[in-house]
Amino acid sequence: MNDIHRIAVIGLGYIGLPTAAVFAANGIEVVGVDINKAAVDSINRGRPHFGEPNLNALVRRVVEAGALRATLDAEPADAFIIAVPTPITGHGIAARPDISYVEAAPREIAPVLAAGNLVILESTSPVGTTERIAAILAELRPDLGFPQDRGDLADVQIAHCPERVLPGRILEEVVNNARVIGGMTRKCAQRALALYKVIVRGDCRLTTARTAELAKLSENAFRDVNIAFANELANICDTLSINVWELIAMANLHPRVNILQPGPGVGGHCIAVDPWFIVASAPEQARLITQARLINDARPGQIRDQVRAAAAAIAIARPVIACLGLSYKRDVDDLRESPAVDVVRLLGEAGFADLAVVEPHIARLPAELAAVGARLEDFDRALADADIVLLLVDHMGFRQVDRGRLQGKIVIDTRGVW
Ligand code: SAJ
Repeated sequence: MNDIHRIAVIGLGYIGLPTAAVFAANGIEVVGVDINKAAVDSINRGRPHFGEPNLNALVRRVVEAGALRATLDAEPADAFIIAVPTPITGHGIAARPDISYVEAAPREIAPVLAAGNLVILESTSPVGTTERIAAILAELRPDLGFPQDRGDLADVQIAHCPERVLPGRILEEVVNNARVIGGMTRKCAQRALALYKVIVRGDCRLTTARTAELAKLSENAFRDVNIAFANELANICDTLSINVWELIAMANLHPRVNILQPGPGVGGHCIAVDPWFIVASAPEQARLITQARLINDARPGQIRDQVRAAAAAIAIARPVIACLGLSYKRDVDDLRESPAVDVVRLLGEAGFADLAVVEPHIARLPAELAAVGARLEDFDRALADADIVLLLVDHMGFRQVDRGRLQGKIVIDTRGVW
C-alpha cells in the first residue's frame, strides 16, 4: 500500500519534470525543486522550459489544478525523488563521472528530512552512488536511522529506481516501461515499489541498489556497443565499396540478427556518457565497452573526411555545404553531445568556409559553430545554394524532401534515409 501523498522532485529537467507532472496527474501532491530560477518561474506559469511531445498540456493542467508547484528550495515531503544530471568530466578514456549534482541533492534534502521519509535516486549513476547519498544523509542527520546501519529498522528508506524513458516518448514510456527498483534493503524497495505503482503500468522488479545502478548503465552500454557494431560495418563497407544500408537490411533478414543503424556518431546526455561510468569503475574488464565508445566517438571525424574527399572530387575552391540537422537525433531539439555539432565544427576547423546549417528546432547557432564561421539558414535556401548536401539528422522534414531537389549535387547521407 502506498503511504506517500506528497513528494518533492529534486531537478526539473528532461526526467524530473515529466515524472513530477505524471505523479501530479495521479493524485499525488508534488513540489518540484530546481536551482534554475527561469525554469521554476516558467513551470509555475504552466510552461515547460524544454520541448517534449504532450508535456505542455500536461504541465499546464497540473499546475492550474494546484497539484504541481515549482520552487528553489526543498520542502518537507513524504518522499524525495532525485532527478539531477550526472555528466562526465574529461574526454574519451580520461572521462570520469561527475556526481556533484547528485551529492548536492541530499545536502538540500537533509534539513527537511523526517522519520518515515523515502528517498529515491532516479538519475543514471555510477555503482555505489545510492550508498553515497545514504552516507551523506547519515552524516548530516545523526538523529535519524538509515538503512546502511539499521537495515529494515531504519527511519528513512533509500532506493535507486533508474529512469529509462526515451526523449520524444517520455510521457508514454514513464508509464508503460518496466522498472528496476533497487532498495538498500528489501523494505526500501517495497516502499519505492508502492509509490511507482501509482503511475507505472509496466512490470516492476525489485533488486539491490547496486544491481539497479549497473542494470541501467548496462542498458545504455548495450545500445552503444550495438551502434558501434553498425558504425564499424559502415567503415568496413567504405573500404570494400559496399552499401552499408543494403548490407544491414540483408543481414537483418536472418531471424536472430538485428543490426542497428550507423550514423555520424552517438549523442545525447545518456548513451554517449553512461558507458564511461562502467569503464571508470572497472577499466580492465570493460574492454568492449571502451572500444565501442571510441568507435562511436571517431565517427564525426570520419564524416569530415568523407566531405573532404567529396569536395576534392568536384574541385570547387569554396564549396557551399548544406549541413542538415544539429540535434543529437531525429525530431528532438536537444543538442547535447550531438555528433552533428561535432561534424560541423570539424568542417569549419578543416577550412570549409561556406557552411549553411539547417536546424528547424533552434533559433541561434551554438557559439562553437558561429566561431568557425557557420551560419543558420532556412532549408529551401540552403538546399538551393548547396554544392554538397550533408544529411546529419533525419528530421521528418528532411526525410520527406523531393529527391529531385538533390539532383546535380553531391549528397552525403549519414543516416541512410535517402
Ligand atoms: N543511434 C544510432 N543508430 C541507431 C540508434 C541510435 O546512431 O541505430 C544514435 C542516435 O542518433 C543518437 C544516439 O544513438 O545520437 C542515442 O539515441 P537513442 O535514441 O538510442 O537513445 P537516447 O539517448 O535518446 O535514450 C537512451 C535510451 N536507452 C536505451 O534505449 C537503452 C532511453 O531508454 C534511456 O532512458 C535514455 O538513453 C537515458 O536517459 O538514459
